[in-house]
Amino acid sequence: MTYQRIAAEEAFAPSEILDRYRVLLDEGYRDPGFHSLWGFYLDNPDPRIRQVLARMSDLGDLRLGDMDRTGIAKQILSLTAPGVQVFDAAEGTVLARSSNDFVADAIRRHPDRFAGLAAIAPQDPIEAAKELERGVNKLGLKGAIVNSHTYGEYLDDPKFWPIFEAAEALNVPIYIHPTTPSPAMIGPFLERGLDGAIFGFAVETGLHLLRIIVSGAFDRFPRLKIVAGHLGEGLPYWLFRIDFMHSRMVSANRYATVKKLRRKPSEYIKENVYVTTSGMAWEPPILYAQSVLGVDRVLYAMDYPYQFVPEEVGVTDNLPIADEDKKKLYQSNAESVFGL
Ligand code: 1DF
Ligand code: MN
Repeated sequence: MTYQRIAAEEAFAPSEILDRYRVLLDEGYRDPGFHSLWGFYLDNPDPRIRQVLARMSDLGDLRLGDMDRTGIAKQILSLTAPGVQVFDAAEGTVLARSSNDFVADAIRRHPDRFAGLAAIAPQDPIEAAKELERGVNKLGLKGAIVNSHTYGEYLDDPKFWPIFEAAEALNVPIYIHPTTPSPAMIGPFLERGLDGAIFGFAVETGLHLLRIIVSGAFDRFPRLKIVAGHLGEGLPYWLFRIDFMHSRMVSANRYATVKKLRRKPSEYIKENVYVTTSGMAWEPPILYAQSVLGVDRVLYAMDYPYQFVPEEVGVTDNLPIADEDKKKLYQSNAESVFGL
């Protein structure tokens, strides 16, 4: 059995955007999570961190060499967190366009090695929907990337639903990628250094996904596809309790905002959500995710360049699963979800 390894959550950043992040840091931008994340990465003298940043801005030989060394046939590229979601609506919209042009150019140069997702600025939902459309129809991008909250706002707010409408109409997924917890909840994470990829990202992004589910967005957009990294940001482990408590809350009429849905929350996770293995090179939870969500719903991702650990590919290569299922994990699921 042969398969191609397609990696679905691979980050890049045009230097133009990193330069703007530098200015936001200097200006004291209002989101503490942004300072924790980019205050660490930008201009860090540690050579290991400088390597991460060098790889981040490269869509050429450095990255292709790394892919060759780890046997990655194709990366699905996405603008790194927090994307353009920290800028005002007008600037975010302009920078999303230029970032998408930048990645589309690299894909044109290496069409067999790269695919990409469109960055969008949810700050202007109508323009974001238009940019997703342009990204897919004009640039050949395969979906959208949203780096979780946009200054404390989540996509379950109906004001953002033009984005869902566009994704559903275009039949492309939206990848909800982590960022640091929103300003209203980051405090206790920061105190113990837990706001980043160690745990805060998953709490933030799992919350985002669950908010979308209980909002009824999937009843309104039944063919909407959402992709989440890190094996579903914890949610697959919680399905039983979420279903049980959601139904109890609905029948008790406990919250005006918690409404009866057409299906159980877990059913949306099994039917509208796909998860990737980014950052989770560990056999037990990968097998668990495949067993509760189905082998068609788990996709491989590396999380390059943040978690570029070449040996980790061995974990997925050596999973005790059928060859056909390994091919689904590495290749066919990505081809079908992203329409590669
Ligand atoms: C980190 C990890 C940063 C991931 C990321 O984007 C990121 C990190 C700023 O380790 O600081 O995408 N990740 O997805 O796990
Ligand atoms: Mn990532």
